[in-house]
Amino acid sequence: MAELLLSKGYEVHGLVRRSSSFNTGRIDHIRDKLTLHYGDMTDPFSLMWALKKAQPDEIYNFAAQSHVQVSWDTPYYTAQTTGIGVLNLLESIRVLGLKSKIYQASTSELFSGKDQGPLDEKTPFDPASPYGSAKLYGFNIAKNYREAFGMFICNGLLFNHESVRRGDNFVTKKIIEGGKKGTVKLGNMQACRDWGYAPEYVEAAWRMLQQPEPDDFVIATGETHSIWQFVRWVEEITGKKIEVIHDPAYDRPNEVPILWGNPAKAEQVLGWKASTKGKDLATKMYEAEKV
Ligand code: G4F
Repeated sequence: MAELLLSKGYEVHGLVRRSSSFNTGRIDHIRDKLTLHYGDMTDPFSLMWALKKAQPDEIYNFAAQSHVQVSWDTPYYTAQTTGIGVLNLLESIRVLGLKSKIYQASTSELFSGKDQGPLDEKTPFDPASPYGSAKLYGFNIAKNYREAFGMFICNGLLFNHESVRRGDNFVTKKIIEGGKKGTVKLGNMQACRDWGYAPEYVEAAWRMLQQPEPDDFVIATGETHSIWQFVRWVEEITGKKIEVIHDPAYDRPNEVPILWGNPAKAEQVLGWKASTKGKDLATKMYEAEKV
């Protein structure tokens, strides 16, 4: 997101959580072009100070405890960061009287996966994890503030979006690594996901804030594939078999069996369409890993 905004000539500010080990590896290459503020979604004062200093025209809130399985181990923390964090941000903006446009990173994890899909903006929400429940609060409070206070807030219902920067404990990244090592330990292989390419998805987020009116959008490729299929693609790319070991440690207490999005509204209103999907996505991730 920061790269996209810089390429469009924006002055970009970011929030950094304090950690005793450095945690800015993914932005080190653009570090000198950014203004960073220490802060935390659970600390409204820090948000207010950062907002007061930055006086932003647009705010993109991707901050969250974003790992679905980890949300079962840290449900309270997930609720505070991923859910109440949105309230902290919106209320801080209101207290300061800012007129910023706001993008709220919502998610396909609002859906239960009981309805096979394709899922769109009108599909009922029924989250299946503490992460999904926290994100549902974020979605609702954003809509409440939009409707009550006339704030320009868009919820982007993004389906899974991957790139070389995907965290090491998410399934696509694990399988790419498995392709290099020849072996990988995984949980549920039957689950299906609608995987797109993250750089294209941040473009969709930006386009939402350029619309005359705020609205909510599903962002997806319109295709769904199983975890097995992703393994097969990586095998085809490397030309080598991957030994897949089922490790129950990666099975979730509750699973969203399938996510399959319908991005028709985004195509119609935003003029946005995913172009990287399926094996092309796996190839991009694998090739980028080799650099
Ligand atoms: O890669 P995942 O961990 O992504 P998940 O749970 O779909 O969530 C991601 O996408 C959401 C949008 O839909 C975001 F909101 C969220 O923040 C995150 O970015 O798991 C994908 C699937 C699941 O069904 C999981 O059970 O892969 C299955 N899986 C099988 N083995 C595994 C593994 N997932 C992980 N992380 N690790 C495994 O070993």
